[in-house]
Amino acid sequence: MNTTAEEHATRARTLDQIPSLDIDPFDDANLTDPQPLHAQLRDAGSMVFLSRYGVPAMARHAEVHAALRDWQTFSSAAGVGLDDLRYGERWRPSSLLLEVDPPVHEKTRTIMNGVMSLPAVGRMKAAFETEAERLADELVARGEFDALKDLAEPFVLKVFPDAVGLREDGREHLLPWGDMAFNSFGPRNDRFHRSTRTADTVRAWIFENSRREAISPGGFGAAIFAAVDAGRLDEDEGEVLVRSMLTAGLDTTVTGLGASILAFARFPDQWQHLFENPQLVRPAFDEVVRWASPVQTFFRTTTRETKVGDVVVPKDQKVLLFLAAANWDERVFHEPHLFDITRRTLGHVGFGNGIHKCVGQMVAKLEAEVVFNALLKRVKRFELLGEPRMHLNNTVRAYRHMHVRVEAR
Ligand code: OVM
Repeated sequence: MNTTAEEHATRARTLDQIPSLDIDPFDDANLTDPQPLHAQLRDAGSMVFLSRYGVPAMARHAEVHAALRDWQTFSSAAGVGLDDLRYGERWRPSSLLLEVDPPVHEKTRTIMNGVMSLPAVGRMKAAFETEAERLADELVARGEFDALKDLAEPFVLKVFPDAVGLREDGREHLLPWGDMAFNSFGPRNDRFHRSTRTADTVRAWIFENSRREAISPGGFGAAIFAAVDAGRLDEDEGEVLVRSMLTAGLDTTVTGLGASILAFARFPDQWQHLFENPQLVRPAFDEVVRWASPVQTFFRTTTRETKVGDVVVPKDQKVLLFLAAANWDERVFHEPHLFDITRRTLGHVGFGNGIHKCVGQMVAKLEAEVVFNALLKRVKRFELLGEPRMHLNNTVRAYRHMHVRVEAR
Protein backbone atom coordinates (compact mmCIF):
# COMPACT_ATOMS: atom_id res chain seq x y z
CA MET A 1 0.00 0.00 0.00
CA ASN A 2 1.25 3.44 -0.89
CA THR A 3 0.95 6.41 1.38
CA THR A 4 1.04 9.82 -0.17
CA ALA A 5 3.06 12.60 1.37
CA GLU A 6 -0.20 14.31 2.24
CA GLU A 7 -1.60 11.31 4.10
CA HIS A 8 1.68 11.06 5.93
CA ALA A 9 1.48 14.69 6.95
CA THR A 10 -2.04 14.27 8.32
CA ARG A 11 -0.98 11.28 10.35
CA ALA A 12 2.05 13.01 11.80
CA ARG A 13 1.55 14.41 15.29
CA THR A 14 3.35 17.26 16.99
CA LEU A 15 4.49 17.12 20.61
CA ASP A 16 1.29 18.84 21.79
CA GLN A 17 -0.76 16.03 20.23
CA ILE A 18 0.87 13.07 21.97
CA PRO A 19 -0.13 11.64 25.35
CA SER A 20 1.00 13.97 28.11
CA LEU A 21 1.75 12.93 31.68
CA ASP A 22 1.90 15.30 34.62
CA ILE A 23 4.29 13.17 36.63
CA ASP A 24 7.80 13.68 37.97
CA PRO A 25 10.04 10.71 37.18
CA PHE A 26 12.63 12.22 39.56
CA ASP A 27 10.46 12.39 42.67
CA ASP A 28 11.02 10.08 45.64
CA ALA A 29 8.11 7.77 44.87
CA ASN A 30 9.07 7.19 41.24
CA LEU A 31 12.78 6.75 41.99
CA THR A 32 11.97 4.31 44.78
CA ASP A 33 9.61 2.22 42.69
CA PRO A 34 10.06 3.13 39.02
CA GLN A 35 8.53 0.08 37.37
CA PRO A 36 4.86 1.17 37.45
CA LEU A 37 5.82 4.48 35.86
CA HIS A 38 7.95 2.71 33.27
CA ALA A 39 5.03 0.44 32.35
CA GLN A 40 2.73 3.45 32.08
CA LEU A 41 5.21 5.23 29.81
CA ARG A 42 5.67 2.19 27.55
CA ASP A 43 1.92 1.66 27.32
CA ALA A 44 1.21 5.30 26.49
CA GLY A 45 3.03 5.11 23.18
CA SER A 46 6.34 5.40 21.41
CA MET A 47 6.70 8.94 22.73
CA VAL A 48 5.11 10.61 25.75
CA PHE A 49 5.25 14.26 26.77
CA LEU A 50 6.35 15.02 30.34
CA SER A 51 4.64 18.33 31.01
CA ARG A 52 6.57 19.09 34.24
CA TYR A 53 9.81 19.37 32.32
CA GLY A 54 8.52 20.16 28.85
CA VAL A 55 10.34 17.19 27.33
CA PRO A 56 9.18 14.16 25.39
CA ALA A 57 10.30 10.76 26.65
CA MET A 58 10.82 7.35 25.12
CA ALA A 59 10.48 4.19 27.17
CA ARG A 60 10.02 1.42 24.59
CA HIS A 61 13.07 -0.57 23.62
CA ALA A 62 12.85 -0.01 19.85
CA GLU A 63 12.79 3.78 20.13
CA VAL A 64 15.37 4.06 22.93
CA HIS A 65 17.75 1.69 21.14
CA ALA A 66 17.35 3.54 17.83
CA ALA A 67 17.89 6.95 19.43
CA LEU A 68 21.06 5.78 21.20
CA ARG A 69 22.43 4.56 17.88
CA ASP A 70 21.62 7.76 15.99
CA TRP A 71 24.09 10.29 17.39
CA GLN A 72 23.75 12.47 14.29
CA THR A 73 20.14 13.21 15.28
CA PHE A 74 20.21 12.56 19.04
CA SER A 75 23.29 14.46 20.11
CA SER A 76 25.21 14.31 23.38
CA ALA A 77 27.04 17.60 22.85
CA ALA A 78 24.41 19.65 24.71
CA GLY A 79 24.85 17.29 27.65
CA VAL A 80 23.04 14.09 28.55
CA GLY A 81 21.06 15.67 31.36
CA LEU A 82 18.02 17.90 31.39
CA ASP A 83 20.16 21.07 31.29
CA ASP A 84 21.27 22.28 27.90
CA LEU A 85 25.01 22.72 28.43
CA ARG A 86 25.19 25.21 25.58
CA TYR A 87 23.41 27.78 27.71
CA GLY A 88 23.77 28.99 31.25
CA GLU A 89 26.14 27.80 33.92
CA ARG A 90 27.51 24.34 34.01
CA TRP A 91 27.97 22.48 37.22
CA ARG A 92 31.25 20.88 36.14
CA PRO A 93 33.39 21.18 33.01
CA SER A 94 32.03 19.03 30.19
CA SER A 95 33.22 15.48 29.80
CA LEU A 96 35.30 14.91 26.67
CA LEU A 97 33.65 11.49 26.28
CA LEU A 98 30.09 11.68 27.49
CA GLU A 99 29.14 15.19 26.46
CA VAL A 100 30.63 15.42 22.98
CA ASP A 101 29.82 14.14 19.50
CA PRO A 102 32.22 13.09 16.76
CA PRO A 103 34.77 14.24 15.72
CA VAL A 104 35.85 15.21 19.29
CA HIS A 105 34.37 12.00 20.66
CA GLU A 106 36.19 9.88 18.09
CA LYS A 107 39.58 11.10 19.33
CA THR A 108 39.00 10.67 23.07
CA ARG A 109 37.05 7.44 22.72
CA THR A 110 39.81 5.85 20.64
CA ILE A 111 42.29 6.68 23.38
CA MET A 112 40.01 5.34 26.13
CA ASN A 113 39.28 2.17 24.13
CA GLY A 114 43.02 1.52 24.31
CA VAL A 115 43.37 2.51 27.96
CA MET A 116 40.60 0.12 29.03
CA SER A 117 41.07 -2.54 26.36
CA LEU A 118 40.61 -6.22 27.17
CA PRO A 119 44.38 -6.87 27.60
CA ALA A 120 44.85 -3.72 29.71
CA VAL A 121 41.93 -4.70 31.93
CA GLY A 122 43.15 -8.31 32.03
CA ARG A 123 46.38 -7.12 33.67
CA MET A 124 44.30 -6.01 36.66
CA LYS A 125 42.71 -9.42 37.18
CA ALA A 126 45.08 -10.80 39.81
CA ALA A 127 44.74 -7.69 42.00
CA PHE A 128 40.94 -7.73 41.66
CA GLU A 129 40.86 -11.44 42.58
CA THR A 130 43.00 -10.97 45.65
CA GLU A 131 40.61 -8.37 47.03
CA ALA A 132 37.50 -10.39 46.14
CA GLU A 133 38.90 -13.49 47.85
CA ARG A 134 39.91 -11.53 50.94
CA LEU A 135 36.48 -9.91 51.32
CA ALA A 136 34.59 -13.13 50.58
CA ASP A 137 36.61 -15.03 53.19
CA GLU A 138 35.93 -12.45 55.85
CA LEU A 139 32.23 -11.91 55.07
CA VAL A 140 31.23 -15.53 54.66
CA ALA A 141 32.96 -16.34 57.96
CA ARG A 142 30.85 -13.60 59.53
CA GLY A 143 27.66 -15.09 58.07
CA GLU A 144 25.71 -11.82 58.00
CA PHE A 145 26.79 -8.61 56.37
CA ASP A 146 25.72 -5.53 54.46
CA ALA A 147 26.16 -6.26 50.75
CA LEU A 148 26.71 -2.55 50.09
CA LYS A 149 28.72 -1.25 53.07
CA ASP A 150 30.76 -4.41 53.61
CA LEU A 151 31.12 -5.75 50.09
CA ALA A 152 30.23 -3.64 47.03
CA GLU A 153 31.53 -0.29 48.31
CA PRO A 154 34.82 -1.43 49.85
CA PHE A 155 35.54 -3.73 46.91
CA VAL A 156 34.97 -1.07 44.24
CA LEU A 157 36.68 1.67 46.27
CA LYS A 158 39.75 -0.53 46.56
CA VAL A 159 40.18 -2.13 43.15
CA PHE A 160 39.05 0.58 40.75
CA PRO A 161 40.99 3.54 42.19
CA ASP A 162 44.00 1.21 42.52
CA ALA A 163 43.62 0.32 38.84
CA VAL A 164 43.45 4.01 37.92
CA GLY A 165 46.51 4.76 40.08
CA LEU A 166 44.87 6.90 42.74
CA ARG A 167 46.22 7.53 46.24
CA GLU A 168 44.63 5.69 49.18
CA ASP A 169 43.65 8.62 51.35
CA GLY A 170 40.65 10.74 50.43
CA ARG A 171 38.78 8.06 48.52
CA GLU A 172 35.70 8.81 50.62
CA HIS A 173 35.18 11.71 48.20
CA LEU A 174 34.61 9.42 45.22
CA LEU A 175 31.04 8.26 45.89
CA PRO A 176 29.81 11.75 46.87
CA TRP A 177 31.38 13.09 43.66
CA GLY A 178 29.59 10.49 41.57
CA ASP A 179 26.36 11.13 43.44
CA MET A 180 26.54 14.83 42.54
CA ALA A 181 27.42 14.17 38.93
CA PHE A 182 24.64 11.63 38.43
CA ASN A 183 22.16 13.89 40.20
CA SER A 184 23.19 16.72 37.89
CA PHE A 185 21.78 14.86 34.86
CA GLY A 186 18.30 15.26 36.34
CA PRO A 187 16.46 18.45 37.29
CA ARG A 188 17.86 20.96 39.77
CA ASN A 189 15.70 19.47 42.52
CA ASP A 190 16.30 19.24 46.28
CA ARG A 191 18.13 15.97 45.80
CA PHE A 192 20.67 17.68 43.52
CA HIS A 193 21.09 20.65 45.88
CA ARG A 194 21.52 18.44 48.95
CA SER A 195 24.17 16.30 47.28
CA THR A 196 26.16 19.29 46.01
CA ARG A 197 26.42 21.00 49.39
CA THR A 198 29.96 19.63 49.77
CA ALA A 199 30.78 20.17 46.11
CA ASP A 200 33.68 22.58 46.62
CA THR A 201 35.72 20.28 48.86
CA VAL A 202 34.91 17.17 46.87
CA ARG A 203 35.56 18.81 43.50
CA ALA A 204 38.90 20.17 44.73
CA TRP A 205 40.02 16.68 45.75
CA ILE A 206 38.87 15.13 42.46
CA PHE A 207 40.60 17.78 40.35
CA GLU A 208 43.80 17.62 42.40
CA ASN A 209 43.95 13.85 42.06
CA SER A 210 43.27 13.75 38.33
CA ARG A 211 46.65 15.36 37.73
CA ARG A 212 49.69 13.50 36.48
CA GLU A 213 51.63 14.22 39.69
CA ALA A 214 48.96 12.45 41.74
CA ILE A 215 48.71 9.33 39.55
CA SER A 216 50.93 6.32 40.19
CA PRO A 217 52.53 4.34 37.34
CA GLY A 218 51.13 1.18 35.76
CA GLY A 219 47.41 1.98 35.77
CA PHE A 220 44.69 3.43 33.54
CA GLY A 221 45.56 6.97 34.62
CA ALA A 222 49.21 6.59 33.63
CA ALA A 223 48.09 5.17 30.27
CA ILE A 224 46.13 8.37 29.64
CA PHE A 225 49.16 10.52 30.40
CA ALA A 226 51.22 8.28 28.11
CA ALA A 227 48.79 9.31 25.36
CA VAL A 228 49.51 12.94 26.32
CA ASP A 229 53.26 12.27 26.05
CA ALA A 230 52.68 10.69 22.65
CA GLY A 231 51.14 13.98 21.52
CA ARG A 232 47.63 12.58 21.17
CA LEU A 233 46.08 14.80 23.86
CA ASP A 234 46.79 18.01 25.75
CA GLU A 235 47.73 17.71 29.42
CA ASP A 236 44.41 19.21 30.58
CA GLU A 237 42.47 16.88 28.28
CA GLY A 238 44.27 13.99 29.96
CA GLU A 239 43.09 15.25 33.34
CA VAL A 240 39.52 15.50 32.08
CA LEU A 241 39.66 11.87 30.92
CA VAL A 242 41.03 10.68 34.26
CA ARG A 243 38.13 12.53 35.86
CA SER A 244 35.65 10.72 33.64
CA MET A 245 36.83 7.43 35.11
CA LEU A 246 36.40 8.80 38.62
CA THR A 247 32.89 10.02 37.81
CA ALA A 248 31.52 7.11 35.84
CA GLY A 249 33.31 4.14 37.38
CA LEU A 250 32.26 3.99 41.02
CA ASP A 251 28.54 4.50 41.73
CA THR A 252 27.63 2.44 38.66
CA THR A 253 29.66 -0.62 39.64
CA VAL A 254 28.74 -0.38 43.32
CA THR A 255 25.10 -0.50 42.24
CA GLY A 256 25.81 -3.26 39.74
CA LEU A 257 27.37 -5.46 42.43
CA GLY A 258 24.68 -4.60 44.97
CA ALA A 259 21.98 -5.43 42.44
CA SER A 260 23.76 -8.71 41.71
CA ILE A 261 23.43 -9.83 45.33
CA LEU A 262 19.80 -8.70 45.34
CA ALA A 263 19.10 -10.66 42.15
CA PHE A 264 20.68 -13.85 43.47
CA ALA A 265 18.92 -13.48 46.82
CA ARG A 266 15.54 -13.04 45.13
CA PHE A 267 16.20 -15.76 42.54
CA PRO A 268 18.16 -18.45 44.44
CA ASP A 269 17.70 -21.00 41.64
CA GLN A 270 19.80 -18.68 39.44
CA TRP A 271 22.67 -18.81 41.94
CA GLN A 272 22.49 -22.59 41.95
CA HIS A 273 22.37 -22.64 38.14
CA LEU A 274 25.44 -20.39 38.03
CA PHE A 275 27.28 -22.69 40.45
CA GLU A 276 26.60 -25.61 38.13
CA ASN A 277 27.42 -23.57 35.01
CA PRO A 278 30.29 -21.24 35.93
CA GLN A 279 30.83 -20.33 32.27
CA LEU A 280 27.68 -18.21 32.71
CA VAL A 281 29.39 -15.76 35.09
CA ARG A 282 29.70 -13.02 32.47
CA PRO A 283 26.27 -13.52 30.89
CA ALA A 284 24.88 -13.49 34.45
CA PHE A 285 26.31 -10.05 35.11
CA ASP A 286 25.01 -8.81 31.77
CA GLU A 287 21.58 -9.98 32.88
CA VAL A 288 22.02 -8.11 36.17
CA VAL A 289 22.71 -4.95 34.18
CA ARG A 290 19.60 -5.52 32.07
CA TRP A 291 17.45 -6.43 35.04
CA ALA A 292 18.62 -3.61 37.35
CA SER A 293 19.76 -0.86 34.93
CA PRO A 294 22.20 0.91 37.27
CA VAL A 295 21.95 3.96 34.99
CA GLN A 296 18.20 4.48 34.65
CA THR A 297 17.93 7.45 32.29
CA PHE A 298 19.89 9.75 30.03
CA PHE A 299 18.85 12.64 27.80
CA ARG A 300 19.80 13.47 24.25
CA THR A 301 19.22 16.69 22.25
CA THR A 302 17.95 16.72 18.67
CA THR A 303 20.23 18.31 16.10
CA ARG A 304 17.42 18.60 13.53
CA GLU A 305 13.71 18.02 13.17
CA THR A 306 13.13 14.30 13.26
CA LYS A 307 10.35 11.74 13.52
CA VAL A 308 9.88 9.11 16.20
CA GLY A 309 7.17 6.88 14.82
CA ASP A 310 4.55 9.38 13.68
CA VAL A 311 5.68 12.09 16.11
CA VAL A 312 7.53 15.12 14.82
CA VAL A 313 10.26 16.21 17.23
CA PRO A 314 11.64 19.70 16.63
CA LYS A 315 15.32 20.61 16.44
CA ASP A 316 17.13 21.48 19.71
CA GLN A 317 14.69 19.45 21.76
CA LYS A 318 15.82 17.61 24.90
CA VAL A 319 14.49 14.03 24.88
CA LEU A 320 14.47 11.72 27.91
CA LEU A 321 15.49 8.10 27.30
CA PHE A 322 14.35 5.55 29.87
CA LEU A 323 17.06 2.89 29.60
CA ALA A 324 15.57 0.94 32.51
CA ALA A 325 12.10 0.92 30.94
CA ALA A 326 13.53 -0.24 27.61
CA ASN A 327 15.27 -3.10 29.41
CA TRP A 328 11.90 -4.25 30.77
CA ASP A 329 10.02 -3.95 27.49
CA GLU A 330 8.05 -7.17 27.03
CA ARG A 331 8.14 -6.61 23.27
CA VAL A 332 11.81 -7.62 23.43
CA PHE A 333 12.43 -9.40 26.74
CA HIS A 334 10.03 -12.18 27.71
CA GLU A 335 8.87 -11.78 31.33
CA PRO A 336 11.41 -8.99 31.81
CA HIS A 337 10.95 -8.80 35.59
CA LEU A 338 12.41 -12.29 35.92
CA PHE A 339 16.14 -12.45 36.50
CA ASP A 340 17.25 -15.25 34.18
CA ILE A 341 20.96 -15.76 33.56
CA THR A 342 20.23 -17.95 30.53
CA ARG A 343 18.17 -15.38 28.68
CA ARG A 344 19.37 -13.64 25.51
CA THR A 345 20.29 -10.18 26.76
CA LEU A 346 21.55 -9.04 23.37
CA GLY A 347 20.47 -5.48 22.65
CA HIS A 348 19.79 -4.45 26.25
CA VAL A 349 20.66 -0.82 26.83
CA GLY A 350 21.97 -1.06 30.40
CA PHE A 351 25.43 -0.06 29.13
CA GLY A 352 23.86 2.30 26.60
CA ASN A 353 24.37 1.59 22.91
CA GLY A 354 26.00 3.08 19.84
CA ILE A 355 29.17 5.18 19.96
CA HIS A 356 28.81 6.10 23.65
CA LYS A 357 28.27 2.55 24.90
CA CYS A 358 30.03 2.15 28.24
CA VAL A 359 33.78 2.34 27.66
CA GLY A 360 34.51 0.90 31.11
CA GLN A 361 32.30 -2.14 30.76
CA MET A 362 35.28 -4.51 30.59
CA VAL A 363 36.37 -3.27 34.01
CA ALA A 364 32.85 -3.61 35.44
CA LYS A 365 32.57 -7.14 34.04
CA LEU A 366 35.92 -8.13 35.51
CA GLU A 367 34.89 -6.77 38.91
CA ALA A 368 31.68 -8.79 38.76
CA GLU A 369 33.45 -11.91 37.55
CA VAL A 370 35.95 -12.05 40.40
CA VAL A 371 33.31 -11.24 43.04
CA PHE A 372 30.89 -13.86 41.67
CA ASN A 373 33.67 -16.47 41.53
CA ALA A 374 34.84 -15.74 45.08
CA LEU A 375 31.26 -16.03 46.37
CA LEU A 376 30.33 -19.10 44.29
CA LYS A 377 33.09 -21.06 46.02
CA ARG A 378 31.83 -20.16 49.47
CA VAL A 379 28.12 -19.30 49.39
CA LYS A 380 25.27 -21.71 48.84
CA ARG A 381 22.47 -19.23 49.31
CA PHE A 382 21.82 -15.55 50.01
CA GLU A 383 18.97 -14.54 52.27
CA LEU A 384 17.79 -10.94 52.46
CA LEU A 385 17.36 -9.66 56.02
CA GLY A 386 14.72 -7.01 55.51
CA GLU A 387 14.20 -4.85 52.45
CA PRO A 388 17.30 -3.18 51.00
CA ARG A 389 17.54 0.57 51.60
CA MET A 390 18.03 2.74 48.57
CA HIS A 391 20.08 5.85 48.15
CA LEU A 392 17.92 7.93 45.83
CA ASN A 393 19.75 9.56 42.95
CA ASN A 394 18.35 11.30 39.86
CA THR A 395 20.10 8.88 37.49
CA VAL A 396 21.57 5.87 39.29
CA ARG A 397 19.36 3.31 40.98
CA ALA A 398 21.62 3.13 44.00
CA TYR A 399 21.40 1.09 47.18
CA ARG A 400 22.84 2.13 50.51
CA HIS A 401 22.19 -0.90 52.71
CA MET A 402 21.35 -4.49 51.90
CA HIS A 403 21.56 -6.82 54.87
CA VAL A 404 22.06 -10.44 53.91
CA ARG A 405 22.71 -13.74 55.60
CA VAL A 406 24.69 -16.31 53.69
CA GLU A 407 24.55 -20.04 53.96
CA ALA A 408 28.09 -21.32 53.51
CA ARG A 409 28.82 -24.14 51.07
C1 OVM B 1 32.12 11.31 32.17
C2 OVM B 1 30.94 10.52 32.69
C3 OVM B 1 30.32 10.91 33.84
C4 OVM B 1 29.23 10.22 34.31
C5 OVM B 1 28.75 9.11 33.62
C6 OVM B 1 29.36 8.73 32.48
C7 OVM B 1 27.98 6.76 32.38
C8 OVM B 1 30.48 9.44 31.99
O1 OVM B 1 32.59 12.21 32.84
O2 OVM B 1 32.60 11.01 31.09
O3 OVM B 1 28.91 7.64 31.79
